[in-house]
Amino acid sequence: FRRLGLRGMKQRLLVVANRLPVSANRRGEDQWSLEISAGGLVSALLGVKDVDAKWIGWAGVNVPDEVGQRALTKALAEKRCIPVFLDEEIVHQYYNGYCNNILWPLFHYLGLPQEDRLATTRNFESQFDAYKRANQMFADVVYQHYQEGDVIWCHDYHLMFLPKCLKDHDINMKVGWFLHTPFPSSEIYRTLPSRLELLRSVLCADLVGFHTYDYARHFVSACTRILGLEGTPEGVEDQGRLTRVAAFPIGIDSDRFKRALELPAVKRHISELTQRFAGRKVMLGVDRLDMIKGIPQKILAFEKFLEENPYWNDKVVLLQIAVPTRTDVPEYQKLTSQVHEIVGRINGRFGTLTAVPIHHLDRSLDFHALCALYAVTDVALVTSLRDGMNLVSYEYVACQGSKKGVLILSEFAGAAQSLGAGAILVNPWNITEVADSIRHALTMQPDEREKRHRHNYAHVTTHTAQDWAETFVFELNDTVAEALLRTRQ
Ligand code: ADQ
Repeated sequence: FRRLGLRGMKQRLLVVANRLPVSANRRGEDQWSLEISAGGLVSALLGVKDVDAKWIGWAGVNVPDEVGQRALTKALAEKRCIPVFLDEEIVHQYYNGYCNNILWPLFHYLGLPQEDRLATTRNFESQFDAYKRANQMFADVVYQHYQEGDVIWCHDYHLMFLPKCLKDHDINMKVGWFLHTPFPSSEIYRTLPSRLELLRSVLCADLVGFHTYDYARHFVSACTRILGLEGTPEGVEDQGRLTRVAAFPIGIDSDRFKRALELPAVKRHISELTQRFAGRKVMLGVDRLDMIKGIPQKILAFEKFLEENPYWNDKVVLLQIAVPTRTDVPEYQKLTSQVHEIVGRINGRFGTLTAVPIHHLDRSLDFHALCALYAVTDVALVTSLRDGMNLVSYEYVACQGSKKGVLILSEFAGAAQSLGAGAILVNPWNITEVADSIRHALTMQPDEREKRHRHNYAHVTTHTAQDWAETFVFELNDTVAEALLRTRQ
């Protein structure tokens, strides 16, 4: 069986995720320009040997006309991508509504929406309905492209209903589902009105994966407590059928970062930044501007540090890069103004005519600029309130080969379980503790920095994105093969 799978002939793989890894811009009635966004998942799959992978997902644009849809489908095919077309209404209800307003905050322990409870409860049914319809639309595209023996890898909280749709269509499909966010404690999860349907659907998959063992354990507890099923060391059993549940911690393509640091453009960036901040220690935050990333808490902790350590006032700078996301959602707009307000106040309070303590950028950086920043900074501050894994912490470590900077890392990020021995772990809600950790990081002796960095670097460079993807696909094949053997015995 193993030889028939990944390690033998080329395994066909259909990766199904809410978004395709491309941004599409319409240039004419039947003209599209496409740009591949090289995220972690893309690099992970590009690096997997002997796999013939195709992506299925939404291109992030509304294409109401057939001419546009046909042209986009054709252009995407060259990038091995297959689009799912979602109209504005369904995007509003499924993506903005159920995914981002209900599941995302709940899975990060922020609870279900509090304000305007009645409206939320009324909308809930229609949003969940749209969620199921959207998942069925993804499934319909999978059916069109599926060939016997294909592995179907479903990604994230957007597609929890997909395993059921797929298995209802063909019970022999090999289906895996992986969650990129935390899976919360079953006591949190059980507040979700559609808790039963979603759990039952996920259990239709053959293999269910999480970043950490804790998330996997929370999922199994939810199945035992809410559905009354039996949890085993292998996963969850329902009437003799086993769904395997396991931890598959994601990694990054560390070589891509190491190679980038050798490029002349990146070296130029590095020397500009080094000159620009000469004589000051530089601390770095890189996050999507999201409630879960704990940006206001981080900035307040930095303020406390400056308040308590006047010696450092003009000797340290915090560069906070925050990419705006979900900009049409009022809560995210509120967060942006809140962060601006705090940064302005602190810069007014501690700045001088020539320098300010916080540089805050509301935008994305290109890959080369990001690598240069990672390489020149002395300390990285990752203070997520909850985070499935957090790749920024890995990327920072990968770029610190020579400088050996210090990573301050939230204990509520999945990465704390892999980088815990090398990073300074903090509770991001405890501003005093974070402020103390900043002082510790800035004054850390070289031998301690070296030791901590060595630990982190060894982890990040050996547990790569490619290994993650390869292991998941391999285990999925293996799980299905074993189940087949069991039924034949
Ligand atoms: P995210 O919440 O997006 O991912 P993270 O894991 O940190 O969080 O990945 C962010 C990615 O975006 C990184 O590759 C980073 O380089 C990039 N990025 C962030 N800010 C940027 C900026 N200003 N400019 C350019 N690039 C920027 C979700 C989960 C995480 C989980 C990942 C992968 O929320 O917990 O680790 O998926 O499973």
